[in-house]
Amino acid sequence: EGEAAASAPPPKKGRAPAAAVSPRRQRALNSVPVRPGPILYWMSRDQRAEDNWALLAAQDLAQARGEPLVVAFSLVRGFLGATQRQFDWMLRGLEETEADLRAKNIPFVLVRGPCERTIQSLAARGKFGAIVCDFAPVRIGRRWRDTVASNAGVAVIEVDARNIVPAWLASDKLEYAARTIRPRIHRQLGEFLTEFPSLAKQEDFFPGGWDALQRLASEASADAASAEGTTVQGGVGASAAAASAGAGAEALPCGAGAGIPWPEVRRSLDVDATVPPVAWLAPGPAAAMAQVGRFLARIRAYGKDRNDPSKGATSLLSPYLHFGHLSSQRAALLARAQRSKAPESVDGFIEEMVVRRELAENYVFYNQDGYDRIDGMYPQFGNDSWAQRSLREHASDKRSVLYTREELESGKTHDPLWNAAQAEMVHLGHMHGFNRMYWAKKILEWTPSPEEALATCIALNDKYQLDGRDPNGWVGCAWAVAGVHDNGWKERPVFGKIRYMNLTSTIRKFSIDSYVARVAQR
Ligand code: FO1
Repeated sequence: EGEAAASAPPPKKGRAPAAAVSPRRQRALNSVPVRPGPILYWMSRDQRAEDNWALLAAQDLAQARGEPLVVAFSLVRGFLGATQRQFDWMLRGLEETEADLRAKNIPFVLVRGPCERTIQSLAARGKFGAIVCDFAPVRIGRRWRDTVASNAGVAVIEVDARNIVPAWLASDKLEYAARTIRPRIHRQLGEFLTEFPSLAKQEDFFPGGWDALQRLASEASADAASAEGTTVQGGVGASAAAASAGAGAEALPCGAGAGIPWPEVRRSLDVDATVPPVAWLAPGPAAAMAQVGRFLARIRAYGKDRNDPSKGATSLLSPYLHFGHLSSQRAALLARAQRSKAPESVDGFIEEMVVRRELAENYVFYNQDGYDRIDGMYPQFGNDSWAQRSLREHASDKRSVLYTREELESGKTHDPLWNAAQAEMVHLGHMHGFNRMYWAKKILEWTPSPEEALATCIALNDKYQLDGRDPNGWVGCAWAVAGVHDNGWKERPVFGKIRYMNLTSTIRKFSIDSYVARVAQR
């Protein structure tokens, strides 16, 4: 891993580099030098134009070398089981991001197919000088980036635009708990929790303009489809280039000067439509900033009420953070500015949004093999931790009640709080943070084995939540079911030393009826 900018040869045309992005936030994923040619920002996780360190780094590089910048997003069919609910939300956000980029004269192209193929093909066909990508610790994200870095023959630079403290600097190893990563993060906030420069309006446009880009996007999608032996999903205005690229690749709604035909892209998706889009929370960077504003206006209540689902004191920012419609750094900067008004609440919010989320990133990044398997969750203890031993010892304990995945999914248990939490998730794509813990603990209690409990938690979470498929969600499940980042508690049946939660203590904290009513209102 190196400081990427250092390997770059001198610029083609002399223009003062803005160098807005710390080289410590960037790392080279291969040793290929940056060559003359346009710069490609491969947008994947951080789907916004402003407050995006990866995009800013790509713009820095382009400006320093006097080259144009292009942004590309690769739409991956059936990404990790995502349903219509999540794709719809994501595509509406991308539509806004395309317009934001266009206002800065920065072209956005949509390619379709597995990222490792589309991006590689786009980079080669467009003779790009470097690819800048954002950071993602999830296994498939690592595989995409590593494959592109190994095979594309072009410099690939990764920029952590998600975490305030870049994941590889927050810690160089798997951390044990919030208490071990917290001081490391706080120590580095002075360096990294800084104001963002705004994205500059671009002067140089990609050679050949929109038409050339449209052709490239079609060709790259067709290359990916032919490598897979499939036909690209699509159906808008057959492109000669795509047809000539072969393998039955058809018509690709990839966008050109007139923009991407988003409604057609949404219609052309081949996804699980049994989980419909939600209407109560609007996607996109503008809606994210509006939500930050609404939350900060009532931040005083956060410290006291955040664990009470009947109060609605939480931020509701998690879906925006998941799709990168919002930078946690922007939210932290705005919250910090209000600290004198409500110090406890602001500190509690920074703890949840920065320390806990960045701990989850650390967990997934440094435990690639085991983050979603109980027998792989504690590599630092040779996968023979107190939690794994305790769950094993209690594997054959009698469960007071057993539910199948289908019974759980349809919210038909004897527990009204659990059923309401499940309904909130199924219908709204959201679950209050406190109930997420209770919900997952009960799945451990009511299924035949911890392995099945974890699989059920992850499957339901990823299917219904707007913020599914995120390290934060997987680590939440691992915490509840297998004690990850927690301590051992008093031993009891089924749970062993894993922390237990029960309805009586929960009921005392808030009223189920008013929570159920809140869910029904939305
Ligand atoms: N990222 C992509 O680059 N392409 C996709 O098609 C895509 C779909 C998607 C659907 C649901 C979801 O929750 C996330 C999705 N993402 C997609 C973003 C994803 O979080 C990151 O790209 C990965 O973490 C890996 O980079």
